[in-house]
Amino acid sequence: MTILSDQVHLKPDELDSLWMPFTANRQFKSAPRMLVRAEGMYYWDDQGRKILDGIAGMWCSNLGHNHPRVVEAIRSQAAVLDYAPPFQMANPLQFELANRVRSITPAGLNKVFYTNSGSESVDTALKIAIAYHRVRGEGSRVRLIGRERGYHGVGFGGISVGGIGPNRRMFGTMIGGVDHMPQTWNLKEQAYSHGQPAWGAHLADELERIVALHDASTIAAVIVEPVAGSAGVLVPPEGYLKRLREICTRHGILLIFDEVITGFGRLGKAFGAEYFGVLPDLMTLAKGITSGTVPMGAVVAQDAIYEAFMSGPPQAIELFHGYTYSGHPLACAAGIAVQQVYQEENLFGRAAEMAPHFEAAVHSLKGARHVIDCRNIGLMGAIELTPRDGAPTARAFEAFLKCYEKGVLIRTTGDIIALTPSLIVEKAEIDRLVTTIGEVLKTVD
Ligand code: PXG
Repeated sequence: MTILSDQVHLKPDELDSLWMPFTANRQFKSAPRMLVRAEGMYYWDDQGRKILDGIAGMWCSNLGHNHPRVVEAIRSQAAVLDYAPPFQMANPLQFELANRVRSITPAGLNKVFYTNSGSESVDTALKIAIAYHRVRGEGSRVRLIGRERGYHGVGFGGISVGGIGPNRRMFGTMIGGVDHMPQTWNLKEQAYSHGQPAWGAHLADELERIVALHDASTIAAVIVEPVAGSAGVLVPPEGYLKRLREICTRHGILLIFDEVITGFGRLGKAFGAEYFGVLPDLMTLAKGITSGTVPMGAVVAQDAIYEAFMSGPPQAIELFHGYTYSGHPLACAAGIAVQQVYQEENLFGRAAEMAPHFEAAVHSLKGARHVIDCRNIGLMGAIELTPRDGAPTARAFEAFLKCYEKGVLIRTTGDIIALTPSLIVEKAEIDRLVTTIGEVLKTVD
């Protein structure tokens, strides 16, 4: 078996040794879906089937797959510098990529700290927030506030501030001192919203209630996704994020935007912060930073946060945190090429231009069988189904399997279908995604 072959056929006992993440292992191993090649908007599986990728890999391949510029950048970098230690040493690509990222982040967000994933970015941002207050003499600010239905990866920090029940319930007490704001989606008030729902800004005021309960002097940071992705594209109500910002500012609490999904053009702007016109203190990034090609994440901090750490003796390490692979040369090379292509091909602008067509397509499923809501923003869309009686998630999962049979890759979370195509998607491909979902829903009980 060659790992480069299109015709990889594994026997059942060869599937045994892998424990797959967030996967129904037994179901998968009984009928594997094996992707072996990709290009642009398409995957190919080991049966030779060509599959339209409706979810940019997993919200990450913003450039589409196997962009030749990025392939070449990774290939040539591998032959020049395979690895360099990131502690007390550096490689020049780290600075070049940081400068490129900084050039598209909102005002003041200028300091880039590298990680290898969204989960690590979240844990890094939470640690920076707590440490920031401490170095400024406010060591009592240790509490962290997340939100119900928030997804912030799977580290202990991320699941603690995260608000997705199944991701938390098996894992003990997690970290202490965490509270959650209510989630913002409400079927009765917001169903079939186009873009931001008009109802719900007042839900931000729940943060005031939490501050009153614990006292601001104990709270380090609030973390939210500008648009909740994993929970099924929960678009923030108009004015909601601005209100969160105001409350955080009033109480000296840092606001962290988890932009792992919303970063790098997903909403038709570089970041959600820019799209919504709300400036966070820290941003967590991953996925689109390298368009998913080489694992990488980052935290971007306001200058003032970085400066607060630069106060001890100059030879002292300021932040006792980092990863063996922080700013890995291959990831940086990929990231630089990806950022160049985003810019040269104006892909964020292209996403913005494509968003109205995507919106109309997603909402064309209103009235389709089982559908109780369609919602969208930028190139993020969700179609929510009524759960099957006594078997939540089964209906959407069956739709996922049937779409795959028809050569279309979607993602489901609970009974919600998520669509989040690469920024290079064509109108005809968007149409095919929703047409296929509509046809499949007719055949799913
Ligand atoms: N924050 C956010 C907002 C995310 O969406 C992470 C952190 C964690 O990133 P890593 O790289 O550690 O996985 C994510 C990841 C889904 C899905 O089904 C979404 C993610 C991951 C897996 C599945 O919607 N987002």
